Formats: sequence, structure tokens, C-alpha cells
Amino acid sequence: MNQIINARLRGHACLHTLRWTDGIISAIEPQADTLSAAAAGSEGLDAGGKLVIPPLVEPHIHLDAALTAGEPHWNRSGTLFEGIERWAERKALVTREDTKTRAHRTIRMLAAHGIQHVRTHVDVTEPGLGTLQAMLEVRDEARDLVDLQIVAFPQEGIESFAGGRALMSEAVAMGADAVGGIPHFENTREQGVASLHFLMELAERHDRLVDVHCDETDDPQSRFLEVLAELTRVRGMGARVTASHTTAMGSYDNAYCSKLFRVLRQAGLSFISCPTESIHLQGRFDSYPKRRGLTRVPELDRAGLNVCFAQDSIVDPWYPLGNGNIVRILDAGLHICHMLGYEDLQRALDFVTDHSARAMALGEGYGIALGRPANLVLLSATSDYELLRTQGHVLASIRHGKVIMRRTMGELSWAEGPAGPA
Ligand code: 17E
Ligand code: FE2
Repeated sequence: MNQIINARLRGHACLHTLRWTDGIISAIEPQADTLSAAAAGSEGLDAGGKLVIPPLVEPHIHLDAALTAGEPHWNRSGTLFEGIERWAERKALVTREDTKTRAHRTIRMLAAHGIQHVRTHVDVTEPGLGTLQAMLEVRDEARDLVDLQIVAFPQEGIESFAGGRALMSEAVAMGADAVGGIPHFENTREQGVASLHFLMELAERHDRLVDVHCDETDDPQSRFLEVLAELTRVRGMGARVTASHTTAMGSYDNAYCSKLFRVLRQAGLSFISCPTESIHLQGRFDSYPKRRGLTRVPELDRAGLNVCFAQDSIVDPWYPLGNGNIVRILDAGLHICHMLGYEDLQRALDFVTDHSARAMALGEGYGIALGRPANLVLLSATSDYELLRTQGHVLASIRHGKVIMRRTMGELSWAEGPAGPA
């Protein structure tokens, strides 16, 4: 494959031809007219006027726990905390092969939906760090399908888990790309704050990215985001730091948020919301009215902060569903966040492409521009709005200039018989 013709690019009125050489984009040419399919040549693809975008991005998933729901027990309460307990039981049974097999299967599910960039959290509250070692191998083995970033994630705490700090340092030494945290799960507020100081220092010293599970609770007293943001501001690390979940923000009052947002803007960090996961795990201690348990996605966006959507789980102790399709998450997120207004629908894909790429600090490795990798995805729709309205799909995924996946849509046919006007 060396070109796509009749490609519709977001933000452009006319169709384009995209060409590449040795897996690098070498031409982006506006077309005066629609070209005939034959013009694609034997080495080309005709996009037929549909959208061609850079790959979809999955910026927050737990590949180490994927496909383990119900093993050995189901999460009956549906809470985050029971999920952590159930995972601890499954974690005791994990082997290297088990981890790698499930991770590869899940990566294939993601790639089947046009995702080529993935950030996974890997639980490092495990003496020996065998799971991390397995996932580092997966990172190499899966290169033909995805670029994988690995976050050293202390599921059971940095301060409250025996040897937590040493495990985090070891994980970074082994090659984790990013440093994680879980301050709301630490036993005390002081430990939560101490864990943030520790992890920011670790990341800065070793030049790693940061992605903290931060305030994943409906408790309005959980205020670790302000600490993470301030440590980020002081270090000037905004482009490299992400706060995931921050669901407590859905329970903060507006007076506190008006102060908090000042600090967030100064810090310039990114945000990831996992809407299907949060609507499922949060609100569990409410009767009615029942909170949605999501962070303030539109408010963060309107404040100029970078915010994106992610899946978080696929069939694990926290969430029993999921099939790799990030457009399903976008659909749910826009509904839950009151973001089905006209303007948001026009630019909806930003929340699962460009914004996510920015949170992952992909830089020049991402996007349709000359000299960048020919990583391209063909969609079944001509606009963001149409993709959502039709629950559309990825029809082809091209990686470093090679087609790695194609999908044919199901055909609809009507039986003959009485029908209204066509
Ligand atoms: N662990 C956690 O602390 N929170 C989550 N949402 C998942 C794992 C999936
Ligand atoms: Fe998570």
C-alpha cells in the first residue's frame, strides 16, 4: 500500500490524496474533484469520501487485569473497592503466560477498532514484579499492532503497601514509561499526599511521564488533585502529567472548583475520564438522587485544559463489559457529560484522538502531517457527527504504511412486501 485517494480530512472541505514512502507520509494533496476508484491503483485504497484520521488512542486501560471478570469471584457490590479485593484474589493466581495471553488478546480487540496507541496501567504491588516483566515483553511483541506505554501502577498503595516505594523504584528501573499512583486509596490523607511527593520526585529524576489514578471516589473530601496539580506546576511538568478519573470533582462544590481550576490551569496537566467505568463504579453509596460520578469534562475542556476519554477496563473485576471499541466510550461519555450540543458533536473525535495523543505526549509521532508515520484509520462516516449518529466503525487501519486490519460492514436488505413511500 502506498496511497489513499478520496480521503476526507477533518477540518477540510475538499478531498485529499495521501501518499507515503517507507512508512512515512510524503504527500498530502488536495483534490479538485472526486477521483475514480481505479485511480487508487493496485497499491492504493479508495476512501470513497469517508473520513481518514490518525489512529484512535486508548490512553487508559488495565491490560494486566483484562478478561478476568468472575475469576475466581464476581464483584457483587459494583464498587471500586470490591473490585480491588477481587483483583487481589485473581492476582494471586496470575502467571507470566496468563498475563501475556490476555494482554495480547485484548490488544487485538483494541487494534480491531483502529487503536494504535495504548497506555496501560500495570499493578506493581506484587513482590517480584513478574506481571510488569511480562507486560514489558508484550510491549515489544505487540509493536506491529500498537505502541504501548506502561504505567507502574501501585494498585494497593505506595505508602500503605509493604515495600511500595521500593517496588515503584524497581518498576522504573525495569523500564516502565510512566509513574502512577492511587492517593485516595492510601490509608490516610497524609499518606496520599506523601505518595504524590514520592512519585513526582521519582518521575522527574528518571524523566518519566506521570499518570495518577486521582480521587476515583464520590467523596468530596478527596482533594489530592490540588496537590498533584501544584507539584506539577512547581516542576513545570504539565505536558507530562495526567490525572485520571478525578471523579470526586463531580461531587466538589462550585466554590472549591473555582479555586481548584485556577491551580489546574496554572499546572496545565491533562485529564482522562473513563465514563462507562465511572458511571458503573461510582454513585454506589447513593440512593436517589444518584450522582453520575464523573469528573467535570466539559468544564475542564472549556477552561482550556486537555481532557480525553478512555475505556479503563475490558471484562475485569471492575467492569464486566467492553469490546475494545473506543467510539462506544465516546458515545457514552458525551451522553453522560451533557455534551451532545452541536459544537461538541462537530469535534467529538478530538476526545479519542488528538486530546488523548497529547495526554500520552506522543508529539510528532502522531497526526496526519508530512514526515510523520503513515498511521491512518478509515472510518465508515464522513464526519464526527455522522460517525456517532450511525454508530459507525473503523473500516481499515494502516500502520507504518501497511494495512493491518480491514472491516466490511454488514449489508441490510428488506423483504419484498407492503411498504410506505420510499
Ligand atoms: N483499579 C483502580 O484503582 N481503578 C480502576 N478503575 C480500575 C482498576 C479498572
Ligand atoms: Fe484505571
